[in-house]
Amino acid sequence: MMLSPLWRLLCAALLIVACDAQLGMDASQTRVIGGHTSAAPPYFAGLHKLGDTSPFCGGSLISPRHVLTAAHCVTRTDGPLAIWPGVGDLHDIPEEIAVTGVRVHPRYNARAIQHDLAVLTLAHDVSRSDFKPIALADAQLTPPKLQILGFGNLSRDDHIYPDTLQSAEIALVPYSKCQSVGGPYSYTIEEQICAGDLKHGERDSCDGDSGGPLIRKGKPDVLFGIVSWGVDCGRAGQPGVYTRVSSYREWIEAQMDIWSQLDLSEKVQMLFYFPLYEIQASQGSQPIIRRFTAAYQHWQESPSDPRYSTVKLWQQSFAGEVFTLELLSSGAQSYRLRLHYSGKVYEVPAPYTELTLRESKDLGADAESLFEG
Ligand code: 4AZ
Repeated sequence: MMLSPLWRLLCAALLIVACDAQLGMDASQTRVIGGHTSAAPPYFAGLHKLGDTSPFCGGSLISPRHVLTAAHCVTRTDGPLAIWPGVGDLHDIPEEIAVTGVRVHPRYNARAIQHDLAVLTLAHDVSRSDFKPIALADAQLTPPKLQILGFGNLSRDDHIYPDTLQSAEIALVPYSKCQSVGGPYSYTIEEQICAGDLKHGERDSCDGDSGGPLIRKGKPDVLFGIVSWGVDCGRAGQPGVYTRVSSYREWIEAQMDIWSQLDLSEKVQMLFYFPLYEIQASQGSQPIIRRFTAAYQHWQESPSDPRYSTVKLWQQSFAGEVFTLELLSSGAQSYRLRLHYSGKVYEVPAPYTELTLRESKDLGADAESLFEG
């Protein structure tokens, strides 16, 4: 809530408590950054070091298994990480979930603080019954009114951290205006969003809020940004800078793909002797599989999907989980691999397959010897 000019004058002479009362807030809950205690949405994640009792960054659950946060939150911290899904009160923290995978955006620039985002994979799905991940904004268009959420510093001059999740409404600062602030702001790029209270600096994100969500409140809430940086906190003329989520949708979604979860693809590699390359085929117009790397002996014939003829089917179990790999043919020289795992079917994309079919004459003597046996 914005203070009127009259209230700003009065506040200079009155006790801060009275000003807080005008803002409808309790003095113990608010400071100059201007937030207020907020019910924690189920997608809010507190990022902390495994076993710690307070978060050092925020994040957003974008699937039951993935958290979107800032790259600088995970590149400057060592030791195992964990999240608290839907945490709103540090006296009543939910069960932590360990982070098992960290994917930092390949263009993350730590000096200019650009492309400041990372996708974290969790050890297991968030199982809360009311859990709903937040939707990623898909348009460049940013609404004028946004909201931030976090357990970050409440004070612009001190280090005061809340026990309850804070939220504040902030305004979009147009890109050109943000660049014209000068200093480091001249380096802001279109993949960033500037937001805050340019005139008065009354509401802003601060240290500890990094990685957390910048949202449009609604039904449902939509994730527009990730808290990234700013010059100080809560100062007039110095907005906060956020990573623009819509600019990275494709990359973010690719990180949630099962094949980019290293632990699984490693497991599959082990089971199926990946890389599965160099399939030798052809007999007239009828392609046939003659050799399939080291796994050749284990293939079985088994037709299934009507759109394809299943050329081969191979099943393995590992640590109680059953993996079934299918090699499908949809016509001459056209093959694809699918993995059946945990009740779901996944298309196996390149580069995990490296599946190439070759005429036998294309294979040199060296390659031939590779596939003997
Ligand atoms: C920080 O240090 C930080 N006022 C985050 C946001 C802002 C400033 C600093 C924006 O993590």
